[in-house]
This record gives sequence, structure tokens and C-alpha cells, in this order.
Amino acid sequence: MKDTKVKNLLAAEKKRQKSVINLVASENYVSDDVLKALGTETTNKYAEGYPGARYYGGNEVIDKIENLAIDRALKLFKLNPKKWGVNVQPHSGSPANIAVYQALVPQGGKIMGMSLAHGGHLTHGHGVSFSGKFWQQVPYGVSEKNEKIDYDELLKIAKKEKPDIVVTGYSAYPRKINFKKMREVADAAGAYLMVDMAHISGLIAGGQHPSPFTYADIVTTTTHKVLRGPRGGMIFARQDYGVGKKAPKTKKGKSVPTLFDQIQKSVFPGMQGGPHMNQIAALAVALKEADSASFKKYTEQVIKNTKTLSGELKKRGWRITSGGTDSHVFLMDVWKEGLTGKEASERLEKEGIIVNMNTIPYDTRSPFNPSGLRLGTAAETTRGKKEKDMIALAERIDKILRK
Ligand code: DSN
Repeated sequence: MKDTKVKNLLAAEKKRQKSVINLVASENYVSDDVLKALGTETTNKYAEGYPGARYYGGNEVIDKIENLAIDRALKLFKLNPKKWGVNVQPHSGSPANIAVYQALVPQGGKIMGMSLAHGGHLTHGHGVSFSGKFWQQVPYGVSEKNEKIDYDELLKIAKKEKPDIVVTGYSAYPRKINFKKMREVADAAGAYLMVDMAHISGLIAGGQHPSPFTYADIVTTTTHKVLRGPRGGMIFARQDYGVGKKAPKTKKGKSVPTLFDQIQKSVFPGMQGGPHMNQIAALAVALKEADSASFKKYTEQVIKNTKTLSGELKKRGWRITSGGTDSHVFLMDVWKEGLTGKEASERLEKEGIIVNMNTIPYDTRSPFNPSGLRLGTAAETTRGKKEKDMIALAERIDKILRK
């Protein structure tokens, strides 16, 4: 690379990544093949539209790449292409969620989503994001008693508030989600059920979390968390009108767009321009990697590592919210031991351990300096870490935080 400034910065970031312990729950390390695909000539190409229907010439190879990513995505999640379609063009998770709301929720309509403070995502209706500005959030949280979702409480909220869409799938909720119950919640309001599986799509692919597809109308995901692909997003949508919904009646002869058709239009031309074809090529590589026995084993190890790390910290006196985890992530209440989340994460970073500060349910502190830390093991498991490493890591974290 001729540009030495950028070259040096890239080398410095590579060195940083190699030298730290990375417990950021939403990060991972991609394979060399995924990295190679990202740095290819596909980044030069404009491909507005979809395979076979582009607004630019010269897309014969690009079409094959996008179709490969589509086929592999459907295969990975065991979906019948007659029943489900997938759009692999969203630039990331937030644009994927915008595209869904734009397609399915009337302006000013209601999005029932978990509050950020309880583990939801900004794009699930929070007031500082587009999702809470153009639509109204109907917030829900976890129970104060056990910090888990109380599905009966959600049913009551849905019946009362009648949201247009119910969103499940979270950024900081360590427990398994009961998608059947979430379907009942959506049905109680006649709403669509959207599953944002960004954090858990890799676990679902690896068989470590129940699949949402039986119950969901729409499923969105990022591609770079446990799934271990390049940064990007996908939207899976039914090739019909939603679970249990009949084709709406129209003036004769008019065909009605299915959910998938509506999503396609919403992504392009509704919101995005040209897809990032280098991302999509790299995604195709990652989806094949995830469709393997070794990826399944990787996700099993992720769960073992998270359970071990959280369990060992618990043994050393740290409160883990909801009492533990079933997934790749858990939350640690550091305020209970007199430390703020910011102080704790800064102390760990000084010692080469990267985490992120996070609110805990019913936090009495602000998101800028909350009571908790969010820890995940997806990245360190990729680097080959096992239970014994997690025990040593818990001991180190405990020592650093109690100094
Ligand atoms: N997906 C979020 C995270 O969990 O880190 C960022 O938007």
C-alpha cells in the first residue's frame, strides 16, 4: 500500500486486535477468506436492483454472487425458497430494520419493542432513533422479579396498545426467547411479528437457540456477530402475507405484494442505492462456513464459554443479571460492588480486556455511566479459547475490578 499513513493505521489496528482479549458481545473475527472477499474488485461495481433486474450493465458475475449468497442464506436456516425470500443487500442491521418498518408499519404507527435500558436495540422504537421519531414505541421490559421476559405481561400490553408490529430479539438479553409466546403476543394485537436475530443468528445456525422461522413474519439480522461474517444485514420475509393471514382482497386482477415483495421494494428503491457487492461476496463465503459441523461445534463452545465465564464470576461474588445466561452474552452488575460500568470497563481496557459498559434492567444510573458491563465470548471462542481459559479470565477480571 502506497499510502503509508493508512497502512500504518491498519497495521496498528491489526496489532491492537491481536493483543487484546475481546469480550465485546457483538464482535467477532472473520476468516481470511471472508477478509479476502471484502478486499476485491466487486467494490467497484454498481448493481442497483436485484439479480436479473439491474439498472446498470455488466452485472452478470455480480448476479451470480448475489444469488449464491441468497441460496446459502436460505439453506443455512433450512428455509424453503417457495415460502421464504431473503434480501442480502441491507448495509447493516439498522437499515434492515428501517426497511421493515417502512414496508409494514404506517407512518405514526406503533412498534412494540423492548426498551433499550432492558436490553432492546435503539432501532426497536427508541426516541433518539428514526424508529421512535417516525413511529411510536410501545415499550416493554423484563420482569423486576427475575430479569426475564414475562410473556403474560407482554400479552396485556399488546392487547391494550394494539401495536402494528411486535419486535423480539435483543442486544443485551442473555436468555432464550420463546418465539411461540411472542407469536401469541403479536396475534393478540393482530400485529406482524418481527424477529431481530442479529445477536443470535449464529447460535440459531449452529443449533444452540430455537429457530424463529415457524412463528415470525419477518426476520432481520446483522451478519457479523456470532454468525462471523462481514459487517452487513439480511432480511428474511415470508412469500405470503404473514402467519395465518390470507391474501388481502383487491380490485379484480390486481396482484397483492407479499411480505417479501414489500421488503424488496422497501430496500431498493425505497431506501438504499447500490448494494455493497464486496460485502455480499464475503457474506456468501461466511454463510458457507457457517453451514458446517465445525461452525456448529464453535457455537457449542461459545455457550460453554459464556456459561463458564459468568459462572466463575458469580462464584467470585459478582451479580449476573437474571442469574446467568443461555447464550453468547451476559450482563454483570458492577454497581452492586461499588463500581460504575464506565470505571469498570476503563479499568479492564487498561489491562487489555475489552468489554462494553451497559445498563442493567431497572438501572438507577444513566446509559452514559451505567451500572453494568456486557460480556460475550464469540470473538475469544473463535480464537480457540476453552473453559479453562474462561476460569483464568474470570480470575483476572475479578482481580482487576477489586484492586
Ligand atoms: N447491535 C449492537 C450491539 O449489540 O453492539 C450495536 O448496534
